[in-house]
Amino acid sequence: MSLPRPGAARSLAATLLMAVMALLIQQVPAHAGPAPVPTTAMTRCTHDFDPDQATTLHLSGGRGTTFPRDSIVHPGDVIRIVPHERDEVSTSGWWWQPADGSNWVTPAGLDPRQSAGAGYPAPGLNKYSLIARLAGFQPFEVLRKPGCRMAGSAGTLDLRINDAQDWDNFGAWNVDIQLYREPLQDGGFEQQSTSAVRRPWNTEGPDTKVILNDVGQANHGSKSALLSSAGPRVWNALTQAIPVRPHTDYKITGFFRTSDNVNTAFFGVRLPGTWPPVERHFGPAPAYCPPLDPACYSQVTVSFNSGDHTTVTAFAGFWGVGRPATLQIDDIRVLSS
Ligand SMILES: [Ca+2]
Ligand SMILES: [Ca+2]
Repeated sequence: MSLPRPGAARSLAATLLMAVMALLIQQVPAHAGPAPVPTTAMTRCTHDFDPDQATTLHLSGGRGTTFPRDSIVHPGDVIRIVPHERDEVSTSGWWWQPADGSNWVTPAGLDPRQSAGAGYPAPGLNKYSLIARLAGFQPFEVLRKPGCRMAGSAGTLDLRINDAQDWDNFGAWNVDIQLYREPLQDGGFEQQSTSAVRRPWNTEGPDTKVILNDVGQANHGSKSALLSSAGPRVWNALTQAIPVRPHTDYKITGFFRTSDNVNTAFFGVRLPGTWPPVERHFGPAPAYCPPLDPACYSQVTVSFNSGDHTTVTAFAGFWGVGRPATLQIDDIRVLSS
């Protein structure tokens, strides 16, 4: 066997080196880190930034489990479900039987596909596939709908094998879960069902606070919050306690309009044990409106860092000015890095 020419050897070495480099690059896990600027839960998920919560669920026999265990998923939260695609479950096994391989399935389920019948957890979906139920969605096959999904209503994620009889299964599937929280709930007031201000919002101060259901009065949607003062120089506000990750950069933003005598409005967050709040003083708002724009709001944004805290309190309110005055609020959002 003849030795390769020196030039050929060099090019072989270079090719090998490049192959090794390519392999190394592929094996570097997707970069996780905080978003460079505070952004939405969906953007954080699609760019693989740090989640609020990450875990690996172990589905013994593919049997059902729920996530999260200690809380719920809220509307606007974004979740990504990533099964370990090579994990296998036996759908009718007994531990003393040598597995013959015919009844082992990955989270993709049967191949070729076979629709599950009545009596299965998700009739119509592939038999023995990993199925998910998440608030606001029909049950779905996880591997057919990968990516980031936003919860439409409150609840938990339920994961299980699409097997009518799962007690006789063995083996296990592992499933990685990443949860990106939408910290503030119902910032647009669209989930408020009556004119009274209800959860998740709280109120401060003695004066009238109502939810208006009027498209022409809202910044977006049909609802907005209206704080009215008859004149007394007292504080009135809406507040909401929101979960945060410690030492993380956030941004709270909202849309406001006031009667033109209000220069006493404040918007921001209170950090426990810290005074004054991280806030912006504003009013009247907006500074200018086109004459024929009835729903003209101005946006106010405040940046903050959560420090050591896991909860902060968002607030928007104003001090009475001695005469009748109003503050109207819509589309509060909290963005996270
Ligand atoms: Ca079974
Ligand atoms: Ca609204």
